[in-house]
Amino acid sequence: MNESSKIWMNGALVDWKEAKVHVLTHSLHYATGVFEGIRFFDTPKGPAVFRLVEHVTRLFDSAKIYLMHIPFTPKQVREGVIATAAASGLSEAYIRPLAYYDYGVMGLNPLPNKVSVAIAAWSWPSYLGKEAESKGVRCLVSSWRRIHPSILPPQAKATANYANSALAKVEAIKAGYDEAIMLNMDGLVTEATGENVFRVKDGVVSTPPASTGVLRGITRDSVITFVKQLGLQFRRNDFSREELYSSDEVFLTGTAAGVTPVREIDGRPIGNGKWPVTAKLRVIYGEAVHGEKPEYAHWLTPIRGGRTLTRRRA
Ligand code: PPE
Repeated sequence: MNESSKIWMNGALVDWKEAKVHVLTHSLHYATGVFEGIRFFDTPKGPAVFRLVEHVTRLFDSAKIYLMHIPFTPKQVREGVIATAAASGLSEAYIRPLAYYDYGVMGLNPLPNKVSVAIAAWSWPSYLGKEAESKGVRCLVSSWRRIHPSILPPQAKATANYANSALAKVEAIKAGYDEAIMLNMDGLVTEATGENVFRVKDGVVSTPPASTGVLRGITRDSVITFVKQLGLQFRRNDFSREELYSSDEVFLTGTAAGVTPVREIDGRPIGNGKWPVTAKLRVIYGEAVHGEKPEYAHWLTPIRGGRTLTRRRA
């Protein structure tokens, strides 16, 4: 990975190499952590974090679902994100806040343990491979079903969900694909291992509703806004595997992946290889995150003037 210089741990910036946990850290054993993926981008006014408030709100919502008490306020975490971004010295990077049950008491009940928060920032320009953005990715429909909300809540961005994602991802990679798309227990399309899924058919853009068991992606929300701005028809509706195959366009959205076209699913080429709607949405997304769209300026938080909490590391 592309190391940067500092990591925010419980209120203080520590050296990257010093940001360590004990091997008996509770969340390492039982996947009881919640996290976020955020990006900051270069803009004409300097580096700025995209949709910071929404990401930090989702982190606290994820924690609430798990009855996890984060010992910082959302404002402190937002300031931590800004301080970490500023300390990285980078103009664009990925930011990973993580709240986890720390070292203390083993066993299935996480609650006796202290909750720690870490925030790291590093350069992560090509999440799905260097050619993904221009050429599109090849996806496999996974034999692993997406976690059902009665098993693990997909709305919580919890580390546990990613065991399911990792199984599907490894299956896809071993089969020679770039990414996996998962169905739910009813056979409906849900999401990819770390991205939401959209399809375009006969000019209508659609994405599965949250009720299918998908994470309510913040990039998904941004893209829905762009679709409406373009005057395109949009529906939040269920679709099946075969409808995915017969789409004119399919694309993935996520903080790490951005807006990435899908060129093939299970050996079937998607559309005619042109994907004009995806291309337009990619342009608008690129402009919005880079501060080139005044109507979306409120989604950007400048990182200049980032300050660290005065609290000492616990
Ligand atoms: N679904 C899943 C399962 C998911 O993990 C993500 C983000 C999304 C949808 C899109 O959400 P949003 O980023 O708010 O648009 N995946 C994060 C983790 C990636 C990773 O490999 O780690 C991300 O993109 O940051």
